[in-house]
Amino acid sequence: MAFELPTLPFSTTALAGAGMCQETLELHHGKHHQAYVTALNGFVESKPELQGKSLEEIVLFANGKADIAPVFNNAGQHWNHIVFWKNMSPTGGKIPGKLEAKIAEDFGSVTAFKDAFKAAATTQFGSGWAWLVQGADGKLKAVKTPNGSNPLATGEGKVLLGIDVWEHSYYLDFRNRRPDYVTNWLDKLANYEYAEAQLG
Ligand code: MN3
Repeated sequence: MAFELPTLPFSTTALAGAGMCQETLELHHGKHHQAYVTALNGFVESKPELQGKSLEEIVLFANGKADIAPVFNNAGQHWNHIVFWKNMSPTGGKIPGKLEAKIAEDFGSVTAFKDAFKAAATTQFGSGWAWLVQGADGKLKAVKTPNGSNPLATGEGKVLLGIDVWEHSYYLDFRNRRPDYVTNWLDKLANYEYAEAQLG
């Protein structure tokens, strides 16, 4: 069965007041994410070794194989964006108690968590992602990955939150100011209830 573009969990105008305008969402979801899905489906159609595999299985299968790097890139980006849409909310920015306690335990404070996440997001050179993950040791940490990669591929842990720092994610709203986009995202857009629900 072909992979499909998921429906956004909010309207394309719902995040405008929180710093992500309708045009950003329409282009990012309807054009960029759709293009990854279309490309991935093309690869699956032409490569029997990919058929019958789940999205996660394709990401892991293609990981590190230079000859099918485009498969990894597009499957990774489909996986990453599925997470990204769930990671935002028109009423985001509020950290519920259980997650706040875990953040305080592992980072020292909410401020220290945000600083670590911002550092990961702003030092990712070029396109990529920053993530809040729970590692195999149970501890939360902020990590970054380039281009279409993700913690599923790197084995760095279970994803609680992921922010897209490709320029298409913020250029209309924040121009070249990636640090401002990341700060706003953490304070107003991040769906910490979703993140808390992923805690192991
Ligand atoms: Mn994107």
